[in-house]
Amino acid sequence: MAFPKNFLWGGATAANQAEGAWNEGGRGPALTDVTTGGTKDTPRYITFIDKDGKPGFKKKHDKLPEGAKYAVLKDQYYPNHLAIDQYHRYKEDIALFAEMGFKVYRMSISWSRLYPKGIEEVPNQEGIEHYRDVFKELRKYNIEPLVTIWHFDTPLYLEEEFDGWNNRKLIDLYVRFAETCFREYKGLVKYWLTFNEINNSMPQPVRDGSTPLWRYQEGLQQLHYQFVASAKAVQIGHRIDPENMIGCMICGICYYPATCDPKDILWNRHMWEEKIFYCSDVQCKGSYPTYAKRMWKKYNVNLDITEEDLEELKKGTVDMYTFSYYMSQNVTTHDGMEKVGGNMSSGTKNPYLQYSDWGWSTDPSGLDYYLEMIYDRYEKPIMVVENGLGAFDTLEEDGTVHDPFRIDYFREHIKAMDLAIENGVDLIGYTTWGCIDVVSAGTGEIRKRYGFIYVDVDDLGNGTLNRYRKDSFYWYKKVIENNGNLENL
Ligand code: BGP
Repeated sequence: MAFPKNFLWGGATAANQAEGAWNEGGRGPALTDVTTGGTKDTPRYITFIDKDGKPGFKKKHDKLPEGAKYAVLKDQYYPNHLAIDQYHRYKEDIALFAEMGFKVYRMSISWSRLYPKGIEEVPNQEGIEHYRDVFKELRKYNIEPLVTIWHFDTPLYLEEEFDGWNNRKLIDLYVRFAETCFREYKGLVKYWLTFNEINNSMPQPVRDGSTPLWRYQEGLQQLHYQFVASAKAVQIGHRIDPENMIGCMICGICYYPATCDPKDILWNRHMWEEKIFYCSDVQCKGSYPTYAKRMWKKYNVNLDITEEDLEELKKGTVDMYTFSYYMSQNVTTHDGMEKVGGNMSSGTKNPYLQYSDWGWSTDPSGLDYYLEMIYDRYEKPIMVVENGLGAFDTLEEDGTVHDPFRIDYFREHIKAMDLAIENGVDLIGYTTWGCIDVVSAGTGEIRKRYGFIYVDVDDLGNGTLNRYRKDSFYWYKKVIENNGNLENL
């Protein structure tokens, strides 16, 4: 058993998926608050009122029509408004995390709770105090907070009036928000992540031209502004408290070539470069990699990058690499293979793997592969900050929830981490995703459950919101007690 003595075991959530209280405590709306629920097969829609006052729906990547304003429509349900109401129930949730023996809890700060529109000079004091209380509560149980500064929730005002991250001005607005976090929570928080799954802004590379080129132009430009914002935040974070450990956060997919056709091998390498390494090479090494030029040419992009930006990138490299890991994906240049979806990604079906009810593959070996590959590239401490199985759960009449499939999933992934550590990877922590059930980011469902803790609420917000311990709760408690030794577990 290779886990170091001070290994950070815990779980993860995000503000917009857990807190609820979307219009309380002085909070302003975020894009997630005008996003409806969907399912595996139906998308979530973003709602608006068009210039003639008619309600409208758009998909995530569609443009907001000219003259339209984002709006909450009366006859629609918005799952993030209530989520699991953690804003009011955080003490109960933290007590349950403590009961499992958590050493760390990953959560995010809602930008619009601190800066309701994103443009204010002075933050909303009620928001500041809320998170201070949460961090103090965690500290009471010796749980280390791990804080994501941006987790998919740019204030809606900035989306509407500034066109979100397409606008360079977002850099300074984000930096102000990040600086407030570092200053206010100095001494309470040491571990920070600047942007959740930053690489999701990079559209999936396709061979058939089905993704319009403007999306690469926008995606890569947004990424550049986020890299600069992250680099500036890292420098400020270090200045405010040299103890701060600040990380990047990558949506980690382990890509495999579907065949041994050399074209597939090369396509697979490009997939790693474009989807996985592009962001972390900049954030860990401080400059754009060689293959960036190939990508910019291929996608015909013309980026606003200044000399000062490049200086900032150099000075603001991160202290650690963190990532989410759910699955691997097969990629190919061949047509006709069965297609599959996944966490912000797609590929072809891998006959050697099992797939979840939402069509995500389960591949623990891919986690070891990924960890060893990444450590070798950056040689920085690593944390797996999301991992888990989204599945249906049944609350029994006696308040129990039997989820052996989830335990099996975690057991195999913990074994993979054990192996990676044994092989030399400096893995310092593990926070499972949705340690308490939360609203799914992809589908907006709550029935896609990841938690050790069941929350009694359905996709339309019906339920008591009471919390129940699943079988996996007791199992993970033992894993932490044994520091990852899985003998007899
Ligand atoms: C990641 C996000 C999380 C989370 C998770 C599971 O992409 O960082 O916010 O939700 O994936 O995805 P989903 O909720 O779509 O099942």
